[in-house]
Amino acid sequence: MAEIIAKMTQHDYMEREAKYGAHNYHPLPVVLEKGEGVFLYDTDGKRYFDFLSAYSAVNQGHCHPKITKALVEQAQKLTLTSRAFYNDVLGEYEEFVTNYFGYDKVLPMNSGAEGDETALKLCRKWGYTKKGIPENEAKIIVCEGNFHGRTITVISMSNDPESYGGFGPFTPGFIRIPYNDLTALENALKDPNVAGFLVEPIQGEAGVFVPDEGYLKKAYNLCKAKNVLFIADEVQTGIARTGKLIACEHEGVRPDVLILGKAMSGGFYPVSAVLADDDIMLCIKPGEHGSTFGGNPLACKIAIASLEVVRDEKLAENAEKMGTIFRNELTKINSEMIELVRGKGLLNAIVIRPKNGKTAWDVCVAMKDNGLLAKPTHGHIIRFAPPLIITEAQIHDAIAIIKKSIEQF
Ligand code: IF1
Repeated sequence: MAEIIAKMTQHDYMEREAKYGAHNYHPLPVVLEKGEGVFLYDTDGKRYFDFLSAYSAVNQGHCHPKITKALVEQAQKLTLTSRAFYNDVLGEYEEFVTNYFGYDKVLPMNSGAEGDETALKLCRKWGYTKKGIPENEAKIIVCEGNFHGRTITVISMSNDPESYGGFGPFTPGFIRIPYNDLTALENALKDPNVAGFLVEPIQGEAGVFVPDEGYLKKAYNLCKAKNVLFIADEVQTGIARTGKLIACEHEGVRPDVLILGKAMSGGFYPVSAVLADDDIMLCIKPGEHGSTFGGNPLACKIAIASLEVVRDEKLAENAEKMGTIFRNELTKINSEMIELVRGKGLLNAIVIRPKNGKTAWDVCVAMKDNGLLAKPTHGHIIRFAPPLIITEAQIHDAIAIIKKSIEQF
């Protein structure tokens, strides 16, 4: 008698994770098993619009065939040599990506946090060897409300208790100023030991906080006047998400150090990168920094394909166009729960005014039931970030779901 194995319910999947997995997340109660383009499918075959894109790592759409092809081909040849030896792919990637973003050199890493850590080390090294800051005295200016990752030095820059609470002691050498405040930056720059200013062009986790027009350009100029590196964390805002290849482009700012991650690989593989010109990048000498998987052949081929998709499918232009339509349609939803709508390109958010005890989480659960996945950040803000391949028709379908979900409260 063949044993009948009961199909696992979504609850079974969640229970199993709770039993064997660390409880470091509180996911929305949905179990996904397939992704294609802008859609995700749960274990019961229900289809959802993905309006998170894995926090903007799947800009190219789920399981993009061109990236899959690149992954499969390289995976059958050579996946990892370590940097102890050369290989035939790393140089091809380095040439491609430095030309693509317009910098002399790239330092390949894996996670976004490693990208930020690398940029911090590079900035300090430049401060000592090029700016003449006394050893161990380098300071880096950061912004309140920042999110740059989860490692101990990165959370040492954070003022969010959820990020740093209970993880001390912290790495010294950071000056924190209010975001979008040029006077505060000008004052902090009076310290001769400042080596760099690390900033997100739009603060994603803070709830898609878009700074005033001109803030980035003026901040850049203030840094240049004081021989301080302008370091842009474009891990979330980069790779066409805000309607330009990198968000700094909206203001014609070319960061001295550019940090990329997430959609560098279209969601296929952890790929991050730090880009800078020779006078900065060559401050790190052989043996002074690295990682086992950094720049491995598999990652490189995936990243080349992922960036080719962004260019060939004109995803920045589409993000700009679809984002404008999306925000216009959102503002038409007549609900007192929507306090405000903000964003750039396809990185948008609504600030939810709780109603009858219903919060952003309840709206996200309702949207899930209606076929759209998004997640609240900081309790009352819902971020909307679909893959950049989304069409106008799909935008309108998604708006209908958001409208229906909000109006039911
Ligand atoms: C989580 C959100 C959080 C980032 C920026 C570096 C990193 C991130 C601007 C680090 C990562 C992720 C991490 C993930 C949730 C998500 C996130 F803002 F995108 F929504 F947390 F704030 N710089 N952001 O946004 O990159 O090491 O993760 O590859 O930690 O819960 P990573």
